[in-house]
Amino acid sequence: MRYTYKSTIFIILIALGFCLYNTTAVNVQGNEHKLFLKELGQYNDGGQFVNLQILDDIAFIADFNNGLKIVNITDPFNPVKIGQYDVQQAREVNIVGDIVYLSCNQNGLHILNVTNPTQPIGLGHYSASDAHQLLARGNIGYLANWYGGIIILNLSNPSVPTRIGRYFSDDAVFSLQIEGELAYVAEFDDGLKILNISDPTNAVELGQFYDGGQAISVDVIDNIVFVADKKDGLEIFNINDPSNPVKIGQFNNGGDVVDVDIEGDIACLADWSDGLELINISDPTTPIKLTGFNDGGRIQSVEIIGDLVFLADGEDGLEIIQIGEDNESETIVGFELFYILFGLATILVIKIWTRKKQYIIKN
Ligand SMILES: [Ca+2]
Ligand SMILES: [Ca+2]
Ligand SMILES: [Ca+2]
Ligand SMILES: [Ca+2]
Repeated sequence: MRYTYKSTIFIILIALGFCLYNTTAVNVQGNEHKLFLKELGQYNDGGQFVNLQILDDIAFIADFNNGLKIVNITDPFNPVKIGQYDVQQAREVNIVGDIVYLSCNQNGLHILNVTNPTQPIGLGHYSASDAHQLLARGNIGYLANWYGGIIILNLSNPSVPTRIGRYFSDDAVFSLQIEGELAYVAEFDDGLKILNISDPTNAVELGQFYDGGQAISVDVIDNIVFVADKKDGLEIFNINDPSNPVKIGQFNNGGDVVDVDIEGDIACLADWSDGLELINISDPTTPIKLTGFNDGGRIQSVEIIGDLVFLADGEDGLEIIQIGEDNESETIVGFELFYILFGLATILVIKIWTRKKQYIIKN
Protein backbone atom coordinates (compact mmCIF):
# COMPACT_ATOMS: atom_id res chain seq x y z
CA MET A 1 0.00 0.00 0.00
CA ARG A 2 2.74 2.44 1.01
CA TYR A 3 4.44 1.93 -2.36
CA THR A 4 1.19 2.73 -4.20
CA TYR A 5 0.89 6.03 -2.27
CA LYS A 6 4.53 6.86 -2.91
CA SER A 7 4.30 6.22 -6.64
CA THR A 8 1.03 8.22 -6.85
CA ILE A 9 2.71 11.19 -5.12
CA PHE A 10 5.71 10.81 -7.42
CA ILE A 11 3.47 10.94 -10.51
CA ILE A 12 1.52 13.94 -9.16
CA LEU A 13 4.75 15.82 -8.37
CA ILE A 14 6.00 15.27 -11.93
CA ALA A 15 2.62 16.47 -13.26
CA LEU A 16 2.82 19.52 -10.95
CA GLY A 17 6.29 20.40 -12.21
CA PHE A 18 5.19 20.04 -15.83
CA CYS A 19 2.08 22.14 -15.14
CA LEU A 20 4.07 24.91 -13.42
CA TYR A 21 6.61 24.94 -16.26
CA ASN A 22 3.80 25.17 -18.82
CA THR A 23 2.00 27.97 -16.98
CA THR A 24 5.22 30.00 -16.77
CA ALA A 25 5.96 29.38 -20.43
CA VAL A 26 2.46 30.52 -21.44
CA ASN A 27 2.82 33.68 -19.33
CA VAL A 28 6.17 34.59 -20.82
CA GLN A 29 4.75 34.03 -24.29
CA GLY A 30 1.70 36.08 -23.40
CA ASN A 31 3.82 39.01 -22.33
CA GLU A 32 6.24 38.91 -25.21
CA HIS A 33 4.78 37.20 -28.20
CA LYS A 34 1.06 36.64 -27.98
CA LEU A 35 -0.29 40.17 -28.33
CA PHE A 36 -2.30 40.82 -31.44
CA LEU A 37 -3.55 44.00 -33.07
CA LYS A 38 -6.99 44.43 -34.56
CA GLU A 39 -8.46 47.46 -36.31
CA LEU A 40 -11.71 48.50 -34.64
CA GLY A 41 -12.56 51.56 -36.71
CA GLN A 42 -11.30 54.02 -39.28
CA TYR A 43 -12.19 57.55 -40.36
CA ASN A 44 -11.09 58.41 -43.87
CA ASP A 45 -12.39 61.38 -45.87
CA GLY A 46 -9.66 61.56 -48.51
CA GLY A 47 -7.45 63.92 -46.47
CA GLN A 48 -3.78 63.56 -45.57
CA PHE A 49 -3.70 62.84 -41.82
CA VAL A 50 -0.23 63.61 -40.49
CA ASN A 51 -0.65 64.07 -36.74
CA LEU A 52 -3.15 63.58 -33.95
CA GLN A 53 -3.79 64.07 -30.28
CA ILE A 54 -6.52 62.40 -28.24
CA LEU A 55 -8.35 64.22 -25.46
CA ASP A 56 -11.15 62.36 -23.69
CA ASP A 57 -13.43 61.05 -26.42
CA ILE A 58 -12.19 63.34 -29.17
CA ALA A 59 -9.37 62.98 -31.69
CA PHE A 60 -7.84 66.26 -32.85
CA ILE A 61 -6.19 65.59 -36.20
CA ALA A 62 -3.88 67.64 -38.43
CA ASP A 63 -4.91 67.06 -42.04
CA PHE A 64 -2.11 68.51 -44.17
CA ASN A 65 -4.51 69.37 -47.00
CA ASN A 66 -7.50 70.64 -45.03
CA GLY A 67 -6.54 71.82 -41.55
CA LEU A 68 -7.87 70.62 -38.20
CA LYS A 69 -10.33 67.72 -38.16
CA ILE A 70 -12.19 66.98 -34.94
CA VAL A 71 -13.47 63.41 -34.69
CA ASN A 72 -15.64 61.89 -31.97
CA ILE A 73 -14.23 58.48 -30.96
CA THR A 74 -16.74 57.57 -28.22
CA ASP A 75 -17.57 54.53 -30.36
CA PRO A 76 -14.16 53.32 -31.60
CA PHE A 77 -15.90 51.14 -34.17
CA ASN A 78 -17.49 54.20 -35.74
CA PRO A 79 -15.45 57.43 -35.42
CA VAL A 80 -17.48 60.44 -36.58
CA LYS A 81 -16.23 63.88 -37.65
CA ILE A 82 -17.90 66.65 -35.65
CA GLY A 83 -15.84 69.74 -36.50
CA GLN A 84 -13.23 71.25 -38.83
CA TYR A 85 -11.03 74.34 -39.12
CA ASP A 86 -9.74 75.06 -42.64
CA VAL A 87 -6.09 75.93 -43.13
CA GLN A 88 -3.41 74.56 -45.47
CA GLN A 89 -0.29 72.62 -44.44
CA ALA A 90 -1.49 71.60 -40.97
CA ARG A 91 1.48 69.67 -39.62
CA GLU A 92 0.94 69.08 -35.91
CA VAL A 93 -1.79 69.58 -33.34
CA ASN A 94 -1.28 70.22 -29.62
CA ILE A 95 -4.19 70.73 -27.29
CA VAL A 96 -4.08 72.30 -23.84
CA GLY A 97 -7.43 72.62 -22.11
CA ASP A 98 -9.75 74.35 -24.58
CA ILE A 99 -6.93 75.71 -26.75
CA VAL A 100 -5.57 73.98 -29.86
CA TYR A 101 -2.18 74.97 -31.23
CA LEU A 102 -2.07 74.04 -34.89
CA SER A 103 1.40 74.25 -36.47
CA CYS A 104 1.02 74.75 -40.22
CA ASN A 105 4.47 74.86 -41.81
CA GLN A 106 4.72 78.07 -43.89
CA ASN A 107 1.28 79.13 -42.67
CA GLY A 108 2.69 79.53 -39.19
CA LEU A 109 0.99 78.81 -35.90
CA HIS A 110 -2.78 79.00 -35.55
CA ILE A 111 -4.31 79.23 -32.08
CA LEU A 112 -7.92 78.00 -31.82
CA ASN A 113 -10.57 77.85 -29.14
CA VAL A 114 -12.30 74.45 -29.14
CA THR A 115 -14.61 74.91 -26.13
CA ASN A 116 -17.28 73.89 -28.62
CA PRO A 117 -15.51 71.19 -30.68
CA THR A 118 -18.14 71.39 -33.41
CA GLN A 119 -17.16 75.03 -34.01
CA PRO A 120 -13.46 75.75 -33.51
CA ILE A 121 -12.79 79.50 -33.42
CA GLY A 122 -9.55 81.20 -34.47
CA LEU A 123 -8.04 83.21 -31.58
CA GLY A 124 -4.63 84.19 -32.82
CA HIS A 125 -1.83 83.56 -35.29
CA TYR A 126 1.96 83.69 -35.24
CA SER A 127 3.83 83.98 -38.54
CA ALA A 128 6.66 81.47 -38.77
CA SER A 129 8.78 80.23 -41.66
CA ASP A 130 8.11 76.51 -41.09
CA ALA A 131 6.06 75.70 -37.97
CA HIS A 132 6.27 71.98 -37.16
CA GLN A 133 5.19 71.71 -33.52
CA LEU A 134 4.12 73.92 -30.65
CA LEU A 135 4.73 72.58 -27.17
CA ALA A 136 3.13 74.67 -24.42
CA ARG A 137 4.31 74.78 -20.81
CA GLY A 138 2.17 77.15 -18.80
CA ASN A 139 2.14 80.44 -20.67
CA ILE A 140 5.33 79.65 -22.56
CA GLY A 141 5.25 78.02 -26.00
CA TYR A 142 8.17 76.31 -27.73
CA LEU A 143 7.68 76.39 -31.48
CA ALA A 144 9.76 73.87 -33.44
CA ASN A 145 10.39 75.90 -36.58
CA TRP A 146 12.42 73.51 -38.78
CA TYR A 147 15.59 75.26 -40.01
CA GLY A 148 14.47 78.28 -38.04
CA GLY A 149 15.30 76.51 -34.77
CA ILE A 150 12.99 76.95 -31.78
CA ILE A 151 11.00 80.14 -31.26
CA ILE A 152 9.97 80.71 -27.66
CA LEU A 153 6.63 82.49 -27.29
CA ASN A 154 4.69 84.15 -24.54
CA LEU A 155 1.16 82.74 -24.94
CA SER A 156 -0.52 84.46 -21.99
CA ASN A 157 -2.64 86.37 -24.49
CA PRO A 158 -3.49 83.74 -27.16
CA SER A 159 -4.65 86.38 -29.61
CA VAL A 160 -1.21 88.06 -29.53
CA PRO A 161 1.56 85.46 -29.15
CA THR A 162 4.86 87.29 -28.72
CA ARG A 163 8.43 86.08 -29.13
CA ILE A 164 10.56 86.14 -25.99
CA GLY A 165 13.47 83.94 -27.02
CA ARG A 166 15.05 81.82 -29.69
CA TYR A 167 17.27 78.76 -30.03
CA PHE A 168 19.30 78.79 -33.23
CA SER A 169 19.72 75.18 -34.33
CA ASP A 170 22.39 73.64 -36.53
CA ASP A 171 19.83 71.57 -38.43
CA ALA A 172 16.05 71.29 -38.83
CA VAL A 173 14.07 71.07 -35.59
CA PHE A 174 11.16 68.69 -36.16
CA SER A 175 9.83 68.42 -32.61
CA LEU A 176 10.73 68.51 -28.94
CA GLN A 177 9.69 67.31 -25.51
CA ILE A 178 10.15 69.07 -22.19
CA GLU A 179 10.71 67.60 -18.75
CA GLY A 180 11.51 69.93 -15.89
CA GLU A 181 14.11 72.43 -17.05
CA LEU A 182 15.35 70.33 -19.95
CA ALA A 183 14.17 70.24 -23.55
CA TYR A 184 14.85 67.17 -25.69
CA VAL A 185 15.02 68.21 -29.31
CA ALA A 186 14.67 66.02 -32.42
CA GLU A 187 17.04 67.89 -34.73
CA PHE A 188 16.93 65.81 -37.92
CA ASP A 189 20.47 65.31 -39.32
CA ASP A 190 21.98 66.52 -36.05
CA GLY A 191 20.21 63.87 -33.96
CA LEU A 192 19.19 64.41 -30.34
CA LYS A 193 19.95 67.73 -28.63
CA ILE A 194 19.42 68.52 -24.96
CA LEU A 195 18.80 72.14 -23.94
CA ASN A 196 18.62 73.85 -20.59
CA ILE A 197 15.49 76.03 -20.71
CA SER A 198 15.43 77.18 -17.07
CA ASP A 199 15.61 80.67 -18.57
CA PRO A 200 13.21 80.41 -21.53
CA THR A 201 14.59 83.62 -23.02
CA ASN A 202 18.00 81.97 -23.24
CA ALA A 203 17.91 78.26 -24.13
CA VAL A 204 21.40 76.78 -23.74
CA GLU A 205 22.61 73.60 -25.47
CA LEU A 206 23.95 71.04 -22.97
CA GLY A 207 24.47 67.86 -24.94
CA GLN A 208 24.02 66.06 -28.25
CA PHE A 209 24.07 62.59 -29.77
CA TYR A 210 24.24 61.72 -33.46
CA ASP A 211 25.26 58.48 -35.14
CA GLY A 212 23.39 58.67 -38.45
CA GLY A 213 19.64 58.57 -39.03
CA GLN A 214 17.25 61.52 -38.89
CA ALA A 215 15.69 62.46 -35.54
CA ILE A 216 12.00 63.25 -36.08
CA SER A 217 10.28 62.72 -32.76
CA VAL A 218 11.20 62.18 -29.12
CA ASP A 219 9.54 60.88 -25.95
CA VAL A 220 10.91 60.95 -22.38
CA ILE A 221 10.02 58.55 -19.56
CA ASP A 222 11.91 58.28 -16.24
CA ASN A 223 15.21 59.72 -17.44
CA ILE A 224 15.15 57.58 -20.56
CA VAL A 225 14.77 59.27 -23.93
CA PHE A 226 13.27 57.52 -26.94
CA VAL A 227 14.08 58.94 -30.37
CA ALA A 228 12.27 58.09 -33.62
CA ASP A 229 15.35 58.19 -35.83
CA LYS A 230 13.85 57.35 -39.22
CA LYS A 231 16.11 54.82 -41.06
CA ASP A 232 17.95 54.14 -37.78
CA GLY A 233 14.71 52.97 -36.16
CA LEU A 234 14.11 53.57 -32.44
CA GLU A 235 17.05 54.75 -30.36
CA ILE A 236 17.07 54.71 -26.55
CA PHE A 237 19.21 56.99 -24.36
CA ASN A 238 20.22 57.28 -20.76
CA ILE A 239 20.26 61.00 -19.95
CA ASN A 240 21.36 60.93 -16.30
CA ASP A 241 24.12 63.28 -17.46
CA PRO A 242 22.33 65.64 -19.89
CA SER A 243 25.64 66.91 -21.22
CA ASN A 244 26.47 63.38 -22.32
CA PRO A 245 23.44 61.36 -23.54
CA VAL A 246 24.44 57.70 -23.76
CA LYS A 247 22.79 55.37 -26.26
CA ILE A 248 21.79 52.20 -24.40
CA GLY A 249 19.49 50.48 -26.89
CA GLN A 250 18.16 50.46 -30.44
CA PHE A 251 15.47 48.71 -32.44
CA ASN A 252 15.73 48.67 -36.20
CA ASN A 253 14.15 46.14 -38.54
CA GLY A 254 14.00 48.41 -41.59
CA GLY A 255 11.46 51.11 -42.42
CA ASP A 256 11.24 54.77 -41.40
CA VAL A 257 10.36 55.36 -37.76
CA VAL A 258 8.89 58.87 -37.59
CA ASP A 259 7.03 58.85 -34.27
CA VAL A 260 7.13 57.02 -30.95
CA ASP A 261 4.71 56.91 -28.03
CA ILE A 262 5.35 55.02 -24.78
CA GLU A 263 2.94 53.49 -22.29
CA GLY A 264 4.24 51.20 -19.57
CA ASP A 265 6.60 48.67 -21.13
CA ILE A 266 5.33 49.23 -24.66
CA ALA A 267 6.74 51.57 -27.28
CA CYS A 268 4.49 52.18 -30.28
CA LEU A 269 6.39 53.06 -33.42
CA ALA A 270 4.90 54.86 -36.41
CA ASP A 271 6.93 53.19 -39.13
CA TRP A 272 5.61 55.04 -42.19
CA SER A 273 4.65 52.54 -44.93
CA ASP A 274 5.90 49.64 -42.78
CA GLY A 275 2.93 50.22 -40.47
CA LEU A 276 2.63 50.16 -36.68
CA GLU A 277 5.16 48.28 -34.57
CA LEU A 278 4.82 47.40 -30.89
CA ILE A 279 8.08 47.01 -28.99
CA ASN A 280 8.66 45.61 -25.51
CA ILE A 281 10.99 48.07 -23.76
CA SER A 282 10.87 46.56 -20.23
CA ASP A 283 14.60 46.14 -20.70
CA PRO A 284 15.50 49.32 -22.63
CA THR A 285 18.89 47.89 -23.53
CA THR A 286 17.19 45.06 -25.41
CA PRO A 287 14.00 46.27 -27.13
CA ILE A 288 12.03 43.33 -28.59
CA LYS A 289 9.26 43.45 -31.19
CA LEU A 290 5.92 42.20 -29.85
CA THR A 291 3.75 42.53 -32.91
CA GLY A 292 2.82 44.84 -35.79
CA PHE A 293 -0.06 46.05 -37.95
CA ASN A 294 -0.09 47.24 -41.55
CA ASP A 295 -3.04 47.54 -43.93
CA GLY A 296 -1.56 50.19 -46.22
CA GLY A 297 -1.14 53.93 -45.69
CA ARG A 298 1.79 55.85 -44.22
CA ILE A 299 1.67 56.10 -40.44
CA GLN A 300 3.04 59.46 -39.36
CA SER A 301 1.79 59.81 -35.82
CA VAL A 302 0.82 57.37 -33.06
CA GLU A 303 -0.76 57.65 -29.62
CA ILE A 304 -1.41 54.77 -27.21
CA ILE A 305 -4.08 55.02 -24.50
CA GLY A 306 -4.73 51.84 -22.52
CA ASP A 307 -5.35 49.02 -25.00
CA LEU A 308 -6.13 51.37 -27.89
CA VAL A 309 -3.65 52.76 -30.40
CA PHE A 310 -4.60 55.74 -32.57
CA LEU A 311 -2.86 56.27 -35.89
CA ALA A 312 -2.67 59.25 -38.23
CA ASP A 313 -2.15 57.10 -41.30
CA GLY A 314 -1.70 59.62 -44.12
CA GLU A 315 -4.18 58.95 -46.94
CA ASP A 316 -5.69 56.07 -44.88
CA GLY A 317 -6.99 58.64 -42.38
CA LEU A 318 -7.51 57.87 -38.67
CA GLU A 319 -7.21 54.24 -37.62
CA ILE A 320 -8.15 52.88 -34.18
CA ILE A 321 -6.32 49.68 -33.30
CA GLN A 322 -6.94 47.45 -30.30
CA ILE A 323 -4.19 45.51 -28.51
CA GLY A 324 -5.47 42.06 -27.55
CA GLU A 325 -4.03 39.02 -25.80
CA ASP A 326 -5.04 35.57 -27.02
CA ASN A 327 -3.58 33.42 -24.24
CA GLU A 328 -5.81 34.18 -21.25
CA SER A 329 -7.87 30.94 -21.35
CA GLU A 330 -4.73 28.78 -21.60
CA THR A 331 -3.19 30.49 -18.57
CA ILE A 332 -6.33 30.02 -16.47
CA VAL A 333 -6.52 26.29 -17.40
CA GLY A 334 -2.83 25.96 -16.46
CA PHE A 335 -3.35 27.55 -13.04
CA GLU A 336 -6.57 25.59 -12.30
CA LEU A 337 -4.86 22.29 -13.05
CA PHE A 338 -1.95 23.33 -10.84
CA TYR A 339 -4.21 24.02 -7.83
CA ILE A 340 -6.22 20.77 -8.29
CA LEU A 341 -3.04 18.67 -8.38
CA PHE A 342 -1.58 20.61 -5.43
CA GLY A 343 -4.75 19.83 -3.42
CA LEU A 344 -4.61 16.12 -4.28
CA ALA A 345 -0.94 15.91 -3.31
CA THR A 346 -1.64 17.59 0.06
CA ILE A 347 -4.48 15.12 0.86
CA LEU A 348 -2.24 12.16 0.05
CA VAL A 349 0.65 13.48 2.18
CA ILE A 350 -1.73 13.97 5.16
CA LYS A 351 -3.12 10.44 4.68
CA ILE A 352 0.35 8.86 4.68
CA TRP A 353 1.38 10.92 7.72
CA THR A 354 -1.75 9.84 9.69
CA ARG A 355 -1.21 6.18 8.72
CA LYS A 356 2.43 6.36 9.87
CA LYS A 357 1.33 7.84 13.23
CA GLN A 358 -1.26 5.05 13.68
CA TYR A 359 1.43 2.46 12.85
CA ILE A 360 3.82 3.94 15.47
CA ILE A 361 1.09 4.05 18.18
CA LYS A 362 0.00 0.41 17.44
CA ASN A 363 3.61 -0.77 17.75
CA1 LIG B 1 20.95 57.35 -35.16
CA1 LIG C 1 10.30 48.62 -39.07
CA1 LIG D 1 -7.60 50.42 -42.06
CA1 LIG E 1 -3.80 51.89 -42.89
